[in-house]
Amino acid sequence: MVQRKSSPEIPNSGRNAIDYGTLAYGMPRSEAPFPHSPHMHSIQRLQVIDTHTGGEPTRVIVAGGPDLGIGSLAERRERFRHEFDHIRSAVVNEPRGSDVMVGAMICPPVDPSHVAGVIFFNNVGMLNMCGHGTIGVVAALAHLGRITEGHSQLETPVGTVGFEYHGDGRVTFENVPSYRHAAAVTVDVPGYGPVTGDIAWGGNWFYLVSDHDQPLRLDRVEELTQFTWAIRQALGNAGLTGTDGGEIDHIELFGPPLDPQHHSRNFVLCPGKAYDRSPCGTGTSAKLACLYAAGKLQPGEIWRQESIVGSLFEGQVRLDGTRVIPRITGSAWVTGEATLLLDPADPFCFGITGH
Ligand code: PYC
Repeated sequence: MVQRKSSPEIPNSGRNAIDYGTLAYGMPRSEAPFPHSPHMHSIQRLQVIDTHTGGEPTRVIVAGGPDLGIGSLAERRERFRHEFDHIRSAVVNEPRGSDVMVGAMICPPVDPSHVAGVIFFNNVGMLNMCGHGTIGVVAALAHLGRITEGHSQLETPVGTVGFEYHGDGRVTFENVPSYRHAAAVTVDVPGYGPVTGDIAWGGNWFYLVSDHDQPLRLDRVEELTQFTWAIRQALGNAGLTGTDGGEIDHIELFGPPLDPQHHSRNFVLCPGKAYDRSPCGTGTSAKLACLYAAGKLQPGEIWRQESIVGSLFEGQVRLDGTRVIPRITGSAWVTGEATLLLDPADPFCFGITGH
């Protein structure tokens, strides 16, 4: 039997106070009444904070989310995947969200030296880690008054992510160890021909392509999406994976930056076919690991990664023995505080899916 543990309360304080009453993360599914609804008994309410990081949204569930019990974050993520996929879809998919939306469920950490645990998800399933989402979660925790400036850490399904909150939404996070798994892997992409790229782990699995003839411009997202989607399918058909068969579900193209002060511009295709508006925290981590492995980036050297919409992450690596630890800096803004109402009588209560 799954053991349940009571959830610590998130203090509401100062100018950022929100009257959430018994606000708690991971609190048991609430069936709170909604005064004007004829379906009072069955409406579920989830309290969320919306943020964006370099244009990429993160919806952070701070109360009313599914009760995932205790266990490691990886175990709780599996419980979320198998028992509460309808809640994932309700939170991020239309009509409440969109394909672009990434969700983050705040949970009590296993190790109390962490400020919180977090499970990331998107329009099609669970994510291992999310860099822009980490920056968004930190901004949301600061907004709630749960953290102040300084160092803290989050627990994720793939390990501890340390962060520094600089104030005003600016965050530096230290990602999980990242590495290049395979260099210069060529795959034949139907309609395009052979494409060569590196396979790397940055908290998710990436295929990184610099050698291509696609201009990386915002008015070309349709073409870029088609190209990267074709690459992803070709990798799958060729049986190419990360370590232990990890699916390569993020494809990243690199090109010259628009701003000469930056080092590179990217286009990142996410697992659910949306493109990342931010430079992608896990994708930038994978890039840094590849640059380091190729001898093109030294520890402490700054890499400025521009996204397809022109937003920026600054990255560098440090070494922990032989492990490469990416450090990424970016900013997030809080865009909303809301209570989502999940009324099972609504035919699209759990999102529009299947397209
Ligand atoms: O920033 O790591 C990231 C990310 C992954 C998917 C979307 N954003």
